Amino acid sequence: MKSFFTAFVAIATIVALPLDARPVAETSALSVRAATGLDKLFKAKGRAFVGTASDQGRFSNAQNSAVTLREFGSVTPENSMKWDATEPNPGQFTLSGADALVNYATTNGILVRAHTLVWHSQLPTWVSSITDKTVLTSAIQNHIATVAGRYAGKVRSWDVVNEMFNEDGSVRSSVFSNLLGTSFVDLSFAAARKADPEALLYINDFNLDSANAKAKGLVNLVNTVNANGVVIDGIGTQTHLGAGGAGGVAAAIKLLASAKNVKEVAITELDIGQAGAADYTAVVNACLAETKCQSITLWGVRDPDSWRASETPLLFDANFADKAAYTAVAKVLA
Ligand code: 9MR
Repeated sequence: MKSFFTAFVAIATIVALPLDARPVAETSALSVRAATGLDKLFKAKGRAFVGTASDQGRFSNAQNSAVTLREFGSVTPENSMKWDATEPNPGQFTLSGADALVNYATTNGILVRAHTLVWHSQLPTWVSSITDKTVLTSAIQNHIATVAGRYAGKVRSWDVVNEMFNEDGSVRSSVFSNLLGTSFVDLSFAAARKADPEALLYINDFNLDSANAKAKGLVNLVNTVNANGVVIDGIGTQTHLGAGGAGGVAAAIKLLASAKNVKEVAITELDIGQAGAADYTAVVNACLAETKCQSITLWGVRDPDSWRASETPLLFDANFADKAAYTAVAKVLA
């Protein structure tokens, strides 16, 4: 209703204007939006999907769900698949939130970009306090077998390892790296491949927003892990940007896409402080410029539901109405 109304108002305004004053590009973006949605526009360019972060508390809101299904072709669980949510105690799996997300996607015919299996944060203390290599190895393998195994065949991709790098490109200290070195990466990807052979397996991180030391460290690790074949299918760049921070994204995406045997890169958690139209345009163009950049996931639908709500970083306002950033993205994709 809202989108029809917006398009109607735009058309009515245009009809009333003299020909040379008609905002042609603006109009076509709005008309395209009314007819299709961002995901379909991106797919028409041969890419995989545009998605959003979600979870039961979001998609059970009718307005959120309407925008999600109109604009997006994938959902990523914002919190429900993290270790603290899925296995709060050893061997005790609590998967109702994750099940709800996957059922929502399946029922509505959209994809799941699953997030995340091995991460130092939102990690229950029973894992972070493990001191024995063998115990930790089993904990990782059992966690991945159970969680990724449950949704096998239902998710397009998994963030297997999340945020394992420091800003200087070195490996972050965590229970995983402290006990197992980088071998935790190999064993986590092996466990994920076994649990869900069809899913594309990703390594994901933040602040990979230029060809910086962190991005180079990540590429070096992928080159090593993938030296003899495809272990890591994809590299995710979260892309949580500040206003004016999009300048290095194209170079970063090119660098990530150059990693050995990597099939895809993805923008996985996009939000931009103040949601400037120029910033969003630059990010989408950076993805379009690299064929391996197959998906763009926004980290939420409307501003008040964002983890950075005070920065109003998303494409839709509190009333789920399009912002200028939305029109900018639609224009680039149209
Ligand atoms: O958006 C998520 C927020 O609701 C959680 O409170 C937070 C807890 O760490 O995690 C947020 O999502 C993060 C994502 O899982 C990994 N990259 C950074 C995201 C923003 O913090």
